[in-house]
Amino acid sequence: MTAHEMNFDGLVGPTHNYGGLSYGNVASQSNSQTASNPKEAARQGLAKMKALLDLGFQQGVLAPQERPDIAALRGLGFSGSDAQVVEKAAREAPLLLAACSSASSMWTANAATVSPSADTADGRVHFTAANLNCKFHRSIEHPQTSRVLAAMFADPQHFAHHPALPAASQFGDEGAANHTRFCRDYGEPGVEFFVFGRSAFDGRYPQPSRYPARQTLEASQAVARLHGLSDAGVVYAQQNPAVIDQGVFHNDVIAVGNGEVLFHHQDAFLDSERVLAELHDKLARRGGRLQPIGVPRDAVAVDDAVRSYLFNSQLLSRADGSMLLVVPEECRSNPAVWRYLEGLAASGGPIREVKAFDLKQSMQNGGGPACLRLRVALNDAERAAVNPGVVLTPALYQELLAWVDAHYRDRLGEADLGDPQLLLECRTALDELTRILKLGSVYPFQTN
Ligand code: SUG
Repeated sequence: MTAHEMNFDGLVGPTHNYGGLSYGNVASQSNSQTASNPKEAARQGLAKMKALLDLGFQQGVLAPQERPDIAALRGLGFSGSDAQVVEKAAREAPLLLAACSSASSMWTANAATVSPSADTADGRVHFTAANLNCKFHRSIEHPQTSRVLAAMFADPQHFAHHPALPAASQFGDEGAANHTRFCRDYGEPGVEFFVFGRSAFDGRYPQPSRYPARQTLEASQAVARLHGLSDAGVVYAQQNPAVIDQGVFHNDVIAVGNGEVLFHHQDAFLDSERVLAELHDKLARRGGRLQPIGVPRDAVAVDDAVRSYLFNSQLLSRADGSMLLVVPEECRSNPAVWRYLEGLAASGGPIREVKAFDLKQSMQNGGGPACLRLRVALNDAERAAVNPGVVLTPALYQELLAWVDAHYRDRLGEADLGDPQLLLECRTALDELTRILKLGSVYPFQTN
């Protein structure tokens, strides 16, 4: 059966702001407390989705979460009416309110790890919601993520959903941002590549010394077991701790893969040669031929890769078999990176074209094109079982633009987070969105 990759982009939520919440993520730290523009952020995300739809790619939408998260604030001891909860948190613990107001679910590469049915023991598409437990503001995402994914991929005949792994640092799991799948064709068994930052139980693996390693080997192994992947179809690799210390907080900040191509920085992995050899061998046994494109540090320094987000790109297969690389505008303004990309597209290799998108609002929190999308490879029967309400069409795009324009603010600073009106605006917007996307009642405020 033929299969395609579908990208589900996170719709940026109405509380998008710069909270400085992610230690180890250089952009998040350096833009802390600057004012954000949620309307522009959502429009930039939608523009990318629409452009890829117009180019013939299959595109879906993942709904944002209710923020501020009143239940999380109540769990931390703030009480009274919902408005009083917000006001008390703003007064007594503004940093907690900022964490509970983050629109971070927009980075759907961290929503879950997804294994296509061709790889799994029971022949279903498997989803494991990521616990994101390295950062409090992200650790509160997974219950809502699970509800939304279940409403999008509802048919149990085709889709299996696993709850997030145990909420302990030993099982830190950041979802698809540390997971790549290689294959000859999306519908054939492939090789799933899990990149971890540290081992929680085995002291032989080195650790970064400055910034946290968010993904553990044990979490990656648990996901592979839950999904029923075979040893022949899995490769584990450790991320180079030195690059984590330079701001590479997820593997998708230093590498991206698609089909038979692995586009990566020379310093991305520990023991790179062994990793590439294992990937090559396992993919060869699946009938594929690994095509690594290693970017030498002499051409692009790790620091330039982190600033430009060169590797946080989308590598997309076109109908003619060639690939398109979708990068952030920041790549164009970095001379070394742009020079490299121009050479790459002209080199006669698999990547024939590079397209840059303005995603500055998200980029300032460390979220590029790859962070904003969750990839799901689907065969025709599975594709037909996806909730049609979340599939982007030109009409849905227009409807979502009008929805953003009607409900979003164009400026949000720290003080605005304490305005109880913002919660009402968010709920009104999301209530309407569930009707637009035909999700049913997925938010706690709709069911209480
Ligand atoms: O987890 N930033 C996110 C960015 C996630 C990017 N995702 C991938 N690389 N796949 C993070 O660090 C910053 C929020 C703030 O500071 O307001 C934030 O959560």
